[in-house]
Amino acid sequence: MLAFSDTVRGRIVDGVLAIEIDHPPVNALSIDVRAGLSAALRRGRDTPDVDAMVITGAGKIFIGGADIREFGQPPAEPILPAIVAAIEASAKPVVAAINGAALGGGLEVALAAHRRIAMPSATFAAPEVKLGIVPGAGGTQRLPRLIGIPAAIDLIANGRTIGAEEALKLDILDRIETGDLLAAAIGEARALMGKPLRRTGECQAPALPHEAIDTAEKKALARARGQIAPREAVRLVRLAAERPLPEGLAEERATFLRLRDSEQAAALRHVFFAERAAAKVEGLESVTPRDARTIGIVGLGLMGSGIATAVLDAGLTVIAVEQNEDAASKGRVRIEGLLDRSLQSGRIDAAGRQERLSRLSTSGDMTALKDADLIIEAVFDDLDVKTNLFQRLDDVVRPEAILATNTSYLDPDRIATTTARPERVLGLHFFSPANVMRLVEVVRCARTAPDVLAAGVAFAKRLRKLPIVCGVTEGFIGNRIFSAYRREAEFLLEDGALPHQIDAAMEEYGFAMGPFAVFDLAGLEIAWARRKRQAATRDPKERYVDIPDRLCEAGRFGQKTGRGWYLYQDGKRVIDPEVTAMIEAARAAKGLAPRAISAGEITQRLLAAMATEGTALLSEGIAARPSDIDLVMINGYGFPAHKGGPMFVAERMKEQRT
Ligand code: T1G
Repeated sequence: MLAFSDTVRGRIVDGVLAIEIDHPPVNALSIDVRAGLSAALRRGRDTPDVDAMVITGAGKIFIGGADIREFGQPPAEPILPAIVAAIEASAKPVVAAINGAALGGGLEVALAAHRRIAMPSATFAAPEVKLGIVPGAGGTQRLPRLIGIPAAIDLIANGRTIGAEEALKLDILDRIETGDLLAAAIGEARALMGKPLRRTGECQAPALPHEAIDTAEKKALARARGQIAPREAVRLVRLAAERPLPEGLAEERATFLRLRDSEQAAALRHVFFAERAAAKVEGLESVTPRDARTIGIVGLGLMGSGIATAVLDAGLTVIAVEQNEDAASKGRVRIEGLLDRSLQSGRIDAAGRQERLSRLSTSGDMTALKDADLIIEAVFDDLDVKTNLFQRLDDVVRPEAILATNTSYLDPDRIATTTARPERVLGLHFFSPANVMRLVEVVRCARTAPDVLAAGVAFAKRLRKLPIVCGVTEGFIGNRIFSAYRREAEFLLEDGALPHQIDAAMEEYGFAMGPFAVFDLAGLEIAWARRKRQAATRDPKERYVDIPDRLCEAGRFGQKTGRGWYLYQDGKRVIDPEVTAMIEAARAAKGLAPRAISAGEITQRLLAAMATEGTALLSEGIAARPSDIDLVMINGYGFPAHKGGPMFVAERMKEQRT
């Protein structure tokens, strides 16, 4: 055994130096790994007992990319581009034996090899744009030389992950090996000896076909909105067809270094580490989650059918219950409709649809839930309805089964305390459409047992969603902050801004939709009902904007009624002079003189309102850490990920001021 560094070792088999990277958890390309790889390549080059080389990873990952923890520091020698160049230039054949994920710099190492073989479970991605950067070790120049410009734009500018089959079709891979990967790679390396080697950097990337290139570019940029990295990625990939390799590489490196130090990259790195931090829940470190494989769902409206579809997508069994057989079969039709949409978009095939439906049973009889491990209620958001349901569930389900409520605003503790076993109750707050949205707020009630909470977290992860654990408060993390955002947006109306000006400012900032467009989409009546409920206890000294009440009184409930903060004509949103007049009248009634409000003031005030509410949630112990709040707003409310979330923004502004 040869040790090239603490994390890279090798052995010589049949004249082939098999180099193995062993740097758990993800074989990231840290300084030590780079030093080891560099030493190994030198050893392979300089000694006559080696005729060829193989590079592979220990464990389940080939190479997880650059070490993200080193990003805050200046690049240290040896740098990855030099290692990649040495692999490609090697006179002795180098084969990549891809035993798992080849991501970012890992993909770049593989691209430089003279042949690539992989296990069927291997995955490939250039995820750099998700970190606000572009590939920094030749990815934008070598990938298009191997697979063409349109496919390279698709992968690099979207950061899309693909499996081994697709990689083989695209020609990223030369072969999939189902047997002993390392033995096969050593055989391949020997077979290449003495033959002319195919060096990816020497291949030509034709600037064709124009139409496909333009389409790939348009598609990637449409998703990118305010993000810089995807735009730069497209520019660099196009360059691969226009410039010689060294020029392309130099331009790529300069862009990589510039973006690495950008504000967007800092924000996206924060999001990356925030997601890993959120997975660590205090008090659950050594708790085994209760089993949850058969999932009961009560209520098959929009939310329930969306949750059912997400559960079926995750390979679990669903027992769905409605008030009667007729409602149950309507619910089944709704789920079938959602699966049909997946079928049409190519996400699943006909067999996949059929297989999912084979795991679904629907019933109008609650006793069908006796076999469920976890029951999620998604019925009408009313306290009496929900408590009544939970009491009935108590008599039907197994004693260890978990009961989850998908309430948005009600107090789950009040629901829990009416049951026989409050320790098995928790909140699972999904976002609509539940089969698409990634966020799930996992609500820890006063008496939720640790293995029940852990089961909620594990279940959301199984659904490939992002669980954020939070405490009980009206609206949990997301809707509490959203309420503060709504309140400030309404203050802005009274102060002098109009809905479309506020929306434009927030869309310019990076939100997919401004607040008023969102209110119209969601419907104005739920917030109206809440305001009416709160009217009796509202402090008369508290600033209260009654414009939304006037809108609702006029029957303007948003998009579904064709009128809300905007007018909807043929599906298009237009400014309504009637609303402007209502706003002006409301200001006049309070004797408020409107002033011109800049886009900068609008974003600044709305962001500050979110951060202030977030700080309150932290001090009340509802949210565990600021980064959890950022994740909720990014994944549930359209906050632009490349800004890092409201708490991150507030922290950066504080740093800049001091
Ligand atoms: N660097 C440092 N730490 C990393 C890491 C990385 N690249 N990837 C993961 N970790 C840590 C993570 O913080 C966590 O730590 C643990 O590993 C397990 O991660 C030059 C510039 C590989 C698919 O973007 O997608 O290459 O919290 O919980 O679900 O062009 O991690 O336990 O302390 O996510 O099994 C490109 C990002 C870099 C890969 C594994 N690479 N990672 O998923 O485990 S840019 C990426 C992932 C680059 C070049 C450029 C996933 C994974 P802790 P995990 P997982």
